[in-house]
Amino acid sequence: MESLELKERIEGQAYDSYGQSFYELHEKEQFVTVGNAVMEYLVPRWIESKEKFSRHKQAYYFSAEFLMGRALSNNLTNLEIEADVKKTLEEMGVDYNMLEDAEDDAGLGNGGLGRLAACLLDSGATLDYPLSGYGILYQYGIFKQNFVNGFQVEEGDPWLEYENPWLVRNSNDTVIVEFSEEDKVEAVPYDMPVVGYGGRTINTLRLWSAEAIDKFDFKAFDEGQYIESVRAQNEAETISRILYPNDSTDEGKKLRLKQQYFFTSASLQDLIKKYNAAGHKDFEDFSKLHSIQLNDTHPALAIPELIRLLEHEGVDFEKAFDITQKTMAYTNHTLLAEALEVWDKDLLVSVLPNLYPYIEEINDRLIKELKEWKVDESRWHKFLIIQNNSIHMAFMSIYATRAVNGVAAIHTELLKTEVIKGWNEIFPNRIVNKTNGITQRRWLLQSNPQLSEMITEMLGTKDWITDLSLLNNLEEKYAEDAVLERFINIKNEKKQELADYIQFHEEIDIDPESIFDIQIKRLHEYKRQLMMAFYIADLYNRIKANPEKDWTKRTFIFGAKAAPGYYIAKAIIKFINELASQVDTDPDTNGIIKVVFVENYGVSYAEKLFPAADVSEQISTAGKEASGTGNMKFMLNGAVTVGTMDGANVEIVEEAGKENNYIFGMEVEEVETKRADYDPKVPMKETEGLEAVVESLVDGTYHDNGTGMFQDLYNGLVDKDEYFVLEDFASYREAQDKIAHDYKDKNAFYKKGFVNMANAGKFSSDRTVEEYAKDIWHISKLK
Ligand code: 26Q
Repeated sequence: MESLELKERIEGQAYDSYGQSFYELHEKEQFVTVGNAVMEYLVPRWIESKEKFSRHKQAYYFSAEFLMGRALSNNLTNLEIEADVKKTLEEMGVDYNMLEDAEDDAGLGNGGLGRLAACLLDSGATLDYPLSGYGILYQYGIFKQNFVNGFQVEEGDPWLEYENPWLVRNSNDTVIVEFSEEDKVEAVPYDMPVVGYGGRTINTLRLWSAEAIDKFDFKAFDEGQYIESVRAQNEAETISRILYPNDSTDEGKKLRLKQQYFFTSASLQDLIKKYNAAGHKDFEDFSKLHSIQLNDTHPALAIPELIRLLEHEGVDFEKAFDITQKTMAYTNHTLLAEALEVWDKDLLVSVLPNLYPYIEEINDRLIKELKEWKVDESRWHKFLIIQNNSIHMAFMSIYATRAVNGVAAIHTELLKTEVIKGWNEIFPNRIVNKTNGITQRRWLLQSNPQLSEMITEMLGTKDWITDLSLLNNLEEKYAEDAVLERFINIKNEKKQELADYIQFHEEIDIDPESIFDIQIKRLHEYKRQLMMAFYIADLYNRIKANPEKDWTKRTFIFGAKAAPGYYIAKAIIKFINELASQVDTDPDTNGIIKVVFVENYGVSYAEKLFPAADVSEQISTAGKEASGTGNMKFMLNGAVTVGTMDGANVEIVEEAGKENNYIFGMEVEEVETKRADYDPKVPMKETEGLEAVVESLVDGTYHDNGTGMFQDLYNGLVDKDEYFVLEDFASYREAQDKIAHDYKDKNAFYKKGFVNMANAGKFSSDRTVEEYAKDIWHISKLK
């Protein structure tokens, strides 16, 4: 955009929106104004994009979560107008960074699954694929985390309280979602543009908001009616009010079920309406024009709902089942048994009386086939959708879709050989792998412009922005002294930037000379934040015992939200905060090690943390982490991984070499063997330093303010240690000690980081989307 034109646009927008001069607005208003100007610029292109795809097969990503983060910088970067806009704003005397910070994160997700959805959308648009998202416009995103006396305290995230320039309400496309005869709501779509890099393709994320029917023309004639109308409106709006902050255990709550039906029904009605409007006479072509990807089982009600809607259009059950199966595919994201969604049958019948019969019919069809396949009845419990008065969403999703995929090679393998082995025997080609990826536009180009610039110079092209495999050409470059030196300088600069950011947000000083060792992800026992904490506690004891030794300076950084009802996860947060204050207040150790638990970790914080990391913590119990995607963001930014052979770590070291990372711990088979005969007290007593650390939970070293939390943590470990924290501790300790040792030779250490960056090409979500497009969605690019 010409800078003059842009300045006029912005000034004009300020008057249109606020009737005021741009220069008199406060930051939030200035952000909205610039956002509106960007929207004005992109809307014509958005419409063009919609038109170019309208007669082609399209893919639809159905997801209860889209963890989009901020959009301003992303849209400017992808439209390639960032430099112009920054320059214009500078000429106008506006601080771009202030403006950028004024945008609230779109936190419509919990963690990996929601962020994956966002990365895939970015790649879809960048690669000119017709890929749209369908989800829920939650009024409250993932909660804001505060620490009070070291305890996590949750606060609501009313991210829409202020105007949002990226959302366009499309009342014309409103549909009605009927839970039952007496319980119906309006689903009103709000569309968010998904700008592909280069600005050729702008796709759509359509988010549904729940509203009462008749809210405007309802005339109340008396107090009773008036109160009732307000109550009804409130109840309708409750459906899209809040994101459930759980990312594993399924609670089976009625409202959650309503959310799932709400957005899947609305999305399918939307597709069918458009299909009919395009003049199709029957539904023969429906699956030739639509591919629907179910992001885990959260949108699995789309299966019976599509069958139901097709029957309403005059299609018989068998045909409707066939169309549905050809249209849908399902992604599994977990190996944890407790995370597989199961709904209570009576609850489902009471909330969705009209849908339930279709689930029953699907189940009956399955029973017929089980008989045909001669599956012995004693094994039916591995398949039946309806059993013991509950509905198994994963089984329905495997049975009634065309493809099922895991999200990393090891994960898919474990699905095929353990978790859903029986299904794999019946449908040997249905379960496939699609290793996750991340978008290099957000996770390198935007968040690490310094390293981006260096990569562009080394390659002599910026083509890596849309073809990350080009990084492979850099592998040998570290041999040039100037290259490694510049790489280290950039890392130092990013560490300094993070130190400033942490000083501002946490009021804690950290030393950029120290190793930045970072674990950022949701808080879970299987992710083993506690094991890292134990290492630190042990290291603290060792330094105390030997303060004069030549210790490597280290900063350990944590960022993690615990589900509000996950008691042990909250205990772990409290413990790490206690540890941090102990290390901090001890003059013997505070120049050597430092522990920081950053508050309210989310997408925007992540953008500061990944580029500054030296060490990436990926230390889950083998067989528990489906993939992980943070591991890829660290790698791309040149950190080494300390990790187990779990999830995508396996592929990361396959690409970058075990010798350039720090792999430790039991592998999947060893974990399974160990489980048969495990007494956690054995490693506790045998591992140097470990017993003292475990005992410190209860011997008065650390205080849990009388809650008993640390005693509960302790009991869980010594009685069971479900996730083998104590068993793996010795080898983790060894790996960590090796890192401290290796860091003394900076060049050797950072060479490893550089080689990791140079081998990160595989982990672009562009590669992931290409695989989905080719193997599952069968869609083509349109420039
Ligand atoms: C289910 C029922 C009721 C309420 C909430 C939920 C729920 C919500 C979110 C269950 C699970 C999630 C999120 C799961 C998740 O983020 N899984 C992660 O997905 C990533 C992307 O594939 C993987 O990289 C991670 O390994 C996996 O843990």
